[in-house]
Amino acid sequence: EHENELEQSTRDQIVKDSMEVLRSNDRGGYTVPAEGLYPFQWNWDSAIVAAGWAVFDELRAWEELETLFSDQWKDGMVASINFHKFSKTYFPGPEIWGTPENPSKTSGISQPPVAALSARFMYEHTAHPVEAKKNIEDLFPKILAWHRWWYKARDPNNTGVVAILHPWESGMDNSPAWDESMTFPIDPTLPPYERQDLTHVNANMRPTKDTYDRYLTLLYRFKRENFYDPDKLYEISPFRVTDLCVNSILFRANRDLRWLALQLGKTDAVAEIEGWLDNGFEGFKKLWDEEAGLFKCQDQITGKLEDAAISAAFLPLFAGVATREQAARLVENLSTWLKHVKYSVPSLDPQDPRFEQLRYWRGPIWLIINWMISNGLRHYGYDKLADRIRNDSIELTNKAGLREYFDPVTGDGAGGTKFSWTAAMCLGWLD
Ligand code: 2M8
Repeated sequence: EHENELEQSTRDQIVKDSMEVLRSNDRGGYTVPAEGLYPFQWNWDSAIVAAGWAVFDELRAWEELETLFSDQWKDGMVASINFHKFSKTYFPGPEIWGTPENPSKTSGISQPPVAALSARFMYEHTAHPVEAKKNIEDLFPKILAWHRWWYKARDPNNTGVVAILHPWESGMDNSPAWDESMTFPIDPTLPPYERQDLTHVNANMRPTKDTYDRYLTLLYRFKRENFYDPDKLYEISPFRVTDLCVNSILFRANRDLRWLALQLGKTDAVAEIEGWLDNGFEGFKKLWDEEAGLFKCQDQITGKLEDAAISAAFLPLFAGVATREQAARLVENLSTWLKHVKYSVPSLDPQDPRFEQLRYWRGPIWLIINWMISNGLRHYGYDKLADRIRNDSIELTNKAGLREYFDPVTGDGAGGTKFSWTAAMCLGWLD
């Protein structure tokens, strides 16, 4: 009994700390992922954080999404970063991006489309249905335009799955899934630059210099094309990959957007979204590696499936696009992974020689991915494994605090501290 009491008070403390993190990262209408390290509004961070705000301040939660869409591009894109206020603690900032639309206000690429998920969650859980409906009416066409952008700009051949043109668009920046597709030559005219991330976080927890050179090679290539004319970018980019993270989230977001369309009586939109879902189901079939029993990302230029088995391999469960048979194989694989580490879910198969327990998306655990995988497992009836991931996540935050990511071997925290989306997960999922 005493232990339970202790546990309750620890949990109360985590909830309190999480609310404090969101409040202290609030910059007025938007939340930064972490002070210093990421001083602007990031797209999928913000959408996830909105659901965290919703737990204790609904108005503020809607505001987060409104601000996110306030710099939406005319063609429908919602950028990965919105630079609302000047800061020199991050590289590359607005002066490097130099996007032509909303001059210097956003980056020129996108990120996983989480917004529809949060909008639905907030609408379903609202204490103010009349106001919430107004908010949804305002947001719905904007989210729809963004999803349309993904298909128009990133799936011109109508394959059902969309391409990312930069690893930053996946959100899993230095994942080993991009290694084979990141072998294009580094631009020899790349202007010298100074990384800011290394002033906040140890170099062994961040991408290497070689990786950053390639990130910038892509950025400057797109900048030379003025970031416009998506057809052109799609053609000229030396990096074009079907990413499981963006595509699983887009699929799930389409299901939630369809649900919202039904609430609003938008029958044309329902039909359009159902078309995307049907195509998406077909598109995902090509990403299944039968021999490995896993989904894989795919290089669209060479047509090859990427060999790395990454945590996003389990996200089709979250999307609800995996078959029962595929789900069983995924669970088999995940269970094997977990024999090699203490905590779930590492971002790379720990049996892979490239596994690095501290380096960002090449091994560490990310709570938002844990939430998605556990939610997906539950949906397919794997409650025990879903519970295991949830319990590990609670233990990690108890032990290490609201860190950016966690070491799957030791359970230590890594990367940034007082991290917004980790706090949001503690409020909306782990409380
Ligand atoms: C990380 O990405 C940014 C670039 O967008 C960076 O390292 O500079 C990723 O973890 C990404 O998924 C995340 O949205 C962002 C802010 O938390 O940081």
